[in-house]
Amino acid sequence: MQRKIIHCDADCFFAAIEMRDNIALQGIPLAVGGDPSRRGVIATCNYEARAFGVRSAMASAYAKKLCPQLRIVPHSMEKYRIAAQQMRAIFEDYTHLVEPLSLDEAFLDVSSTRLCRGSATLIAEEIRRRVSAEIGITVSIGISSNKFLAKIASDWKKPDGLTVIEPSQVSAFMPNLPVSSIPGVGRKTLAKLNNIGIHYCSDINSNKKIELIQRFGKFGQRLSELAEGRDDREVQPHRPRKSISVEKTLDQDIAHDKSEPVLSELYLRLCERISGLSKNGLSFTDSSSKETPIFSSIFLKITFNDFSKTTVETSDQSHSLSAYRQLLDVGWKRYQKPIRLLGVGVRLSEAPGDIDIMSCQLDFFVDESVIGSH
Ligand code: TTP
Ligand code: MG
Repeated sequence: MQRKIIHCDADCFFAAIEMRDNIALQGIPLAVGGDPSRRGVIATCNYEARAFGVRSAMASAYAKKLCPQLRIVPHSMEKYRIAAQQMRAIFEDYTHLVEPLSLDEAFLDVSSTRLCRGSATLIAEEIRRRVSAEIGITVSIGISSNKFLAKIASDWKKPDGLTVIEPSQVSAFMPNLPVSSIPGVGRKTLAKLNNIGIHYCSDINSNKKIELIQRFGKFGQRLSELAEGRDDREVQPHRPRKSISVEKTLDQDIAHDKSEPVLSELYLRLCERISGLSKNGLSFTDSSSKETPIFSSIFLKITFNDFSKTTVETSDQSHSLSAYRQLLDVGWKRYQKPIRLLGVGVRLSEAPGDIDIMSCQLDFFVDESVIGSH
């Protein structure tokens, strides 16, 4: 049976909420983010600001250089959370197969929905009208026969767009798509693909498929499938959380031997987040030992003063401050420069309780994984 998958993504979500609530912020370049003088970072910006080249995750000070009249406001997370819940409630009116990807993004499988005469396009139009009327922001929607194509489609006419990719259009549409549009292809993977002559999906011919599988294994196989628009993944209503992490951009770059207080602070914040989430019903403990959290690994990331980044991960699950300290030493040795940002986190095992803690040994990864999910 042909599936009907919708991908819904709010337009400049945090900024849209701020504009909704303050008319003075409408029609001017606006960003939500941290203070430029305190080395803040842009979380997102409206489309007026994007015209100047301002982007998410950019240093606020740099964003101000690109667009001196940029207005930067602090985030109000509680409001975003409420809007995200309202959007979720609207989606649930059409199907229970809703898979949230982030606060403002979700997949819906409406294959079996009878509402709106079973038309995914009518459902999408209704969702767009309701989000605008009930929440006061716009969303862009993509519709297709699988998750990958639906997500590509939602990006097509952003902001405030609706795009359908029909099965009959896929073979004409996919070849011209740059491989950088494929989820999981980040900067490093893209460089590797470009190196072997792959820029567009059409470059992945049968010879290249073999090369991809040899070089990237399972991920290479998956890339070949996605490049042809094939994706069998189901919409999963309860997507398991993969990791919990906290990070901090420091007010000033610090030397490695001055990093202990920051590391301790981050470690405490991480412990608080884990215990906060477990109070909300997430279980992190092994059934045989109520005290032992079940993490598949712990990791630490560093951004250095020249913006080079590294992540160190170990399958040792002791999740102690000293374990993070060891990771920090390993990561720092790779570049040996002053530190700009530090982050610590745990990855959750897929099936809590299944892992054999005793058999896990210390296992440092070489560098930031190109295809790992963060
Ligand atoms: P996105 O959906 O990636 O971005 P967006 O909704 O702001 O813009 P678009 O119109 O392109 O969809 O992320 C949703 C929210 O998540 C965004 O409003 C702010 C937050 N966010 C960050 O805090 N940091 C980031 O680096 C990114 C990408 C998003
Ligand atoms: Mg969005």
